Amino acid sequence: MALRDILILPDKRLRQVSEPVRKIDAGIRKLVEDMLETMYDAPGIGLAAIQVGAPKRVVTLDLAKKEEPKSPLIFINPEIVWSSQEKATYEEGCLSIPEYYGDVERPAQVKVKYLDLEGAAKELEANGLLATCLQHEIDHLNGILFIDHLSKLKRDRVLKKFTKAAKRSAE
Ligand code: K1U
Ligand code: ZN
Repeated sequence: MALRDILILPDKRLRQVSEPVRKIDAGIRKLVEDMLETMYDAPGIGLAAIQVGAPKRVVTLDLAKKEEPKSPLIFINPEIVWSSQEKATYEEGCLSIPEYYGDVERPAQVKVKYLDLEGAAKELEANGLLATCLQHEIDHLNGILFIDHLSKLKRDRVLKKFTKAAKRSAE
């Protein structure tokens, strides 16, 4: 296993649309292992492959609390096949936008179809934080960041702050 660097706003790769996984081979299994290690190390409760620079439709999640055993979830080619009319608001964070949080309203329940690491087709109905995280990570696969769900004023402020920081660290 290896830690991979997490891309930080305004890295343009975060805006890429990720490619579906055609074959779950050794490269994909290694990517998943590295994503889990990187997610736990950050620490985070989710990670999309593009956040470590791999434009593949792969997501890892683990919503277990600190004192609970690890409970990793792996989603290959996840797709939302149903969303509720009911909405829920959560304060979201993103490992690619460190130390910035914002309230995002999304469908409260979703049904997601995906492949597991063995290539078996699965469906999961989610609510609460799991539904929010799945939507946040599937957004990443489509080049969408949670700040895109905020007002233009808030988004522009964050973008400006992170662009300045990136310029300073390149000097
Ligand atoms: O996609 C990411 O950048 C991961 C992100 C997932 C997420 C969090 C909250 C709402 C929606 C999606 C994070 O994991 S941010 C870090 C975080 O929330 C957290 C870290 C440690 C313990 C508990 C939460
Ligand atoms: Zn994120």
